Amino acid sequence: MAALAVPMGGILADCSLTQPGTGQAKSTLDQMKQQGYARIAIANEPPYTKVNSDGTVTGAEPDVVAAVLKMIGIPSVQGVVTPYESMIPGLNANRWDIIAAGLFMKQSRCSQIEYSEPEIVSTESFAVPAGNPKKLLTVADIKANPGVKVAVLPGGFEDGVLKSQNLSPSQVVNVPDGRSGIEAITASRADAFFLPTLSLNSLKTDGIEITSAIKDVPPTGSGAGFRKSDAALAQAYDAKLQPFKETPEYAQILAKWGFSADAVKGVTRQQLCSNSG
Ligand code: 6CS
Repeated sequence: MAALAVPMGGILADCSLTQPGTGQAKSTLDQMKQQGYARIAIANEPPYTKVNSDGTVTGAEPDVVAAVLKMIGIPSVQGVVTPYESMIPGLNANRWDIIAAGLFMKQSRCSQIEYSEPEIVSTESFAVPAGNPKKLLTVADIKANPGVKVAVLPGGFEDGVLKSQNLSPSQVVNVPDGRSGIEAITASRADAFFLPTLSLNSLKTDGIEITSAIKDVPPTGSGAGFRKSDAALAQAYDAKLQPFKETPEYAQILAKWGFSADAVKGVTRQQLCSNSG
């Protein structure tokens, strides 16, 4: 699914925000139908989200979201690249209409936005120097070694896991993106980089090893994120998403990006929103 990425802060077409003749605010759904696209927040972290060199937006979550939005009358999406920690504040400030980034569900996020049912379920890993010299396989391994440093994206799901497991801040190295996380390992500024397994596989370079799925991290799952005030839109979206998840097209989108539709079966928003943090 190709769509256009708009640089953060980019100017999107300005459309009237009120119903003609009534002065009432247009619903987000009507606004998106009128302008012909939905503004989606993405991070450009393949395979969850990807901005191609020509500016088109793809990735597992944008492709699923775009397919479902078409079913409710919104023909395309425009991506706005933003850090994970800005996605919910930006949604609630109406800088975009939907979060379609693989923003994993957990209590604090589910209390602020209305998630669809899960679209992706995945795992977490560490990138480490080849040979994993410090034998870092779990968060507990990092916690047990106060001299070990772990790189994370500030405000990301992984950062929240470290905080919920009371890791000392002195062990945390904040990095702005995936490439910087890998560079922190190669420059020996961190002993591990904590990120989803498939994202690390996309970033892997010589001298770097990706661990198997970390066993002491809660299950990570994401869906489309809507404003709480757009609950009707979220319900209309879910009404199309749930049957779509049973189709070969959905399974093909996920498989194209390395995800498994089977991993999502039976997993609910309620379960994932019970993740602490
Ligand atoms: O939900 C999050 O915050 C995490 N999601 C992805 C797809 N990558 C890293 C980020 O921390």
